[in-house]
Amino acid sequence: MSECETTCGQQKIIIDTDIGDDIDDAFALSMLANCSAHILGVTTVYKNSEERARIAAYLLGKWGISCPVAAGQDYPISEPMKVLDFERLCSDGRPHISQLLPEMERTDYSGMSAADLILESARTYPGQVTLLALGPMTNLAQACRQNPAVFDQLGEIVMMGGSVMNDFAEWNVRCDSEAAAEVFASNVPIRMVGVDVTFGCVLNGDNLKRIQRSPRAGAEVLRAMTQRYVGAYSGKRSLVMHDPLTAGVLFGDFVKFRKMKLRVGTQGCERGKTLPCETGRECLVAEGAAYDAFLNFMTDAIVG
Ligand SMILES: [Ca+2]
Repeated sequence: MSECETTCGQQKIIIDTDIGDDIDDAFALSMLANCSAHILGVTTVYKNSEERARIAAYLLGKWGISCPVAAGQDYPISEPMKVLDFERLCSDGRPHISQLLPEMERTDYSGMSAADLILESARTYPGQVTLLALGPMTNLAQACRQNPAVFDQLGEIVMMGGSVMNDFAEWNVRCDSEAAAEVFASNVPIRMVGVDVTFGCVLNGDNLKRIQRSPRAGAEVLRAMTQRYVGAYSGKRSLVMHDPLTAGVLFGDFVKFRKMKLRVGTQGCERGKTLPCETGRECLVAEGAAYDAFLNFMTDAIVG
């Protein structure tokens, strides 16, 4: 069967991810690899996008998915990279990515730039591409700067990030507030799944056991990455599925949205916050989620 015959009618998506720190990006990719979606490409972002691209390409390969994986921007648009105390540094000063397992180190990825991959997809399928933004939005802003008219041909941005129910600067927006502000200034419709909603989506119990017992090759990699993540935090961090829940909105009514006008704060104590504002841009903002139904869906997809 040709690629078109197998993918026509499926949602066309690009996944922009900071896979390799928190574990939820790896769960999102694993779920998406097993959903009815045409993955046009994966772009990686933040700190060491090459190592993240190797992780993504390796994991997708184990799930039997072949698509371009492009390394994108390492540095935020205007603020310095935040290097954390425990991070090991490369000779060029960028951190290594903690979930790069030895077997992933030589995995190839596309030589294309992340911005070009995003723009080429928007140009090829105008109005039809969903960009799933699962990390800081630097690659999106780069693509928007490179060609705003083509960027606006994206069908939708579904982003994990922001927060509206409390006064909090969520990580993805905080790490590159200028980039988020530029994306909010584009004309692409945005659905925002904020941390105030995703924080309640915790993988545990029977669903976690089912994934841990799965003999599938992709599940085995996911397990090894999860072990490293849990070990790095001495087992003190829950497996919060921020990114999978965000990706899940493409496959069911797991998340309830309402219209809101928002702006992204870039100055002083507003920096990194998504702030309700009458003159802001209209978004659909998550206000609640059916966590159990979603976690069952995700587990079924991964376990197969
Ligand atoms: Ca992420």
